[in-house]
Amino acid sequence: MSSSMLIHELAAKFVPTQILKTDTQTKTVVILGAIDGVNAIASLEKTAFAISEVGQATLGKLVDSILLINNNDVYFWSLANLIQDLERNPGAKLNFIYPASETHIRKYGLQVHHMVAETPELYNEVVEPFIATQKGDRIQWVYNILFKGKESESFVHHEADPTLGFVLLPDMKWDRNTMDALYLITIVNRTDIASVRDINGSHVDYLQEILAKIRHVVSLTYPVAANQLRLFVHYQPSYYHFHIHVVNVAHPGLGDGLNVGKAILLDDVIENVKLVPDYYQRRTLYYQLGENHALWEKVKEHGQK
Ligand code: M7G
Repeated sequence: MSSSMLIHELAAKFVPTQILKTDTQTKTVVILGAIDGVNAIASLEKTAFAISEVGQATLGKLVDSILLINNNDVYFWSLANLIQDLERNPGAKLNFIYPASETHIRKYGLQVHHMVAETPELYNEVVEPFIATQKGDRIQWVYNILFKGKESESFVHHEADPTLGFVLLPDMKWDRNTMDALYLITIVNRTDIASVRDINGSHVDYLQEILAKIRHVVSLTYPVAANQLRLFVHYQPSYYHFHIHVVNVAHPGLGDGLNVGKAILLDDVIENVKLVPDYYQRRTLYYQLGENHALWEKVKEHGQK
């Protein structure tokens, strides 16, 4: 069955059981449900306005009914129904995770966050052993992209060299239409860097070349200048295979992914290891961690407050 037919089938069979999260700012809802009795997660995100349409169309082409709420002096406020079409101006982005693991369900659920101070000792004793348990099925999607041709029709750039190469492609968060929300992901071919903790002075040239290539290719491919890209890594990332987030600086933010306490500019990483080659092996790293994250209990047991 084609992937397109499959997603229709998933949508038809999805039986909702619980709202995991709603966000009025990002206009998203994440719903836990079941498909054929197996856990699945559906997330819906309302899309942004297509600026070209809004600038040219008369209001009659944008909305098809209006309900006045009230008015006062020169002020009128109302509700309206948007006219949308799937090709040029879709109303929402719909994602599924199926089958959804317990880790997925915990990741997408509402949760309390804490700031963690991760000393090198905490990293060595707790975090590194945890990372070692996260490399199998959890990153199958990464290996599918790198080694099995999955999503290859969408690659923006691909270099095959096993050590220096990488793939640059649209992130699954992006609707591929809204340029202000441009969101790409770069996944490196090498498998020996799990996170920023593994970066050291020997990686400076390697990272600088990747950054230069990303900036060049993205600015040729999309109407976004090289200096309008925010290039960063997450610590802690959800997936422990080195990848770089490539996001339009105009992106208003999505969940906590752009927050201080999670995102680290790759230019800062490079500068730090240029000055101190073992910077990321020696220093305490501060970051936010949700209580649902499997690492939180382990970090707490180690005495973290
Ligand atoms: P992260 O920092 O490990 O996790 O980034 P988080 O941002 O989800 O906390 C992983 C990035 O990869 C995220 O931006 C995801 O949206 C993106 N991503 C995850 N998956 C499973 C896929 C996928 O299958 N395809 C693509 N293109 N992007 C994905």
